[in-house]
Amino acid sequence: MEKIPKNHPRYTSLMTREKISQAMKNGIVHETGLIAHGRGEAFDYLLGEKTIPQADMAEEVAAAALLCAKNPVISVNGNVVSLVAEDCISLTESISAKLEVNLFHRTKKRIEKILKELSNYGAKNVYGQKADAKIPGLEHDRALCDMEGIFSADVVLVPLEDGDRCQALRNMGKTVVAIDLNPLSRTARTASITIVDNVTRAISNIERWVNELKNTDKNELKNLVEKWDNERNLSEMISFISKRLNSLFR
Ligand code: PTJ
Repeated sequence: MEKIPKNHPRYTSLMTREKISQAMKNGIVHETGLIAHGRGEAFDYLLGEKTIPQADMAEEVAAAALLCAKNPVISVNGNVVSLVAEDCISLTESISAKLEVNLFHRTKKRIEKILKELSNYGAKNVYGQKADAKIPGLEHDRALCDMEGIFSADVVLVPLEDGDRCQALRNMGKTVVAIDLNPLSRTARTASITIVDNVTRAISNIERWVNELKNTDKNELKNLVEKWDNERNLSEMISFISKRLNSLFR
């Protein structure tokens, strides 16, 4: 690891880059994952690198959807495991969800490395290796999933998704919770609940909401999810960014 002084004004961001770059060298992150991370960083910069109230609202509704789910699954890829493996494992434990590895750039070697990494962090029974089912309508390897995992899930949490799998999962009738810092992406626009926040903050924020809502009446939680207007939240996100940019240079 490169030595980054703790008092560097961009310490957190540089350490996150270090983490992801190291994970690429270890074969967990795909090289294009670094480009995806850069795009995410740019949008996070526009948001002020913090969870804005609209994102926190989406995180609350995501927690409600996960608490109401019969078979919730958290789908992880290289970037997510390199940045927030522990947070994802902790969230699966607090909502009794399944964890499944699902990769765009799928190779046997990467799947094994990611499973090993998750197991080093204490994950048990991670799905994704069997790949005994296919999401209909997708040509690429993200279609490959486990029958007992993503294929039969009712609610799927997909941090760092690509838009066509998100649409294909919606076509299967699933509730899709996406985490994507880009509010303009196809993923953001096709998910049922889009969280425009950094995955490094979003997973633990969802878990905080899970703990806050776990004793709430199920009908009240269902009502929260049914009332959710994703398009409106996205448009408020975009308006937040544009107001922030205008105010910075007045
Ligand atoms: O590990 P694999 O093989 O599944 O490959 C994963 C990547 C990330 C390469 C693949 O899913 C990909 O190409 O993703 P995209 O289409 O570039 O989309 C990534 C989206 O995630 C972009 O819209 C980014 O803004 C967003 N993003 C990147 N980093 C973060 C993020 N969103 C939240 N938190 C982040 N840290």
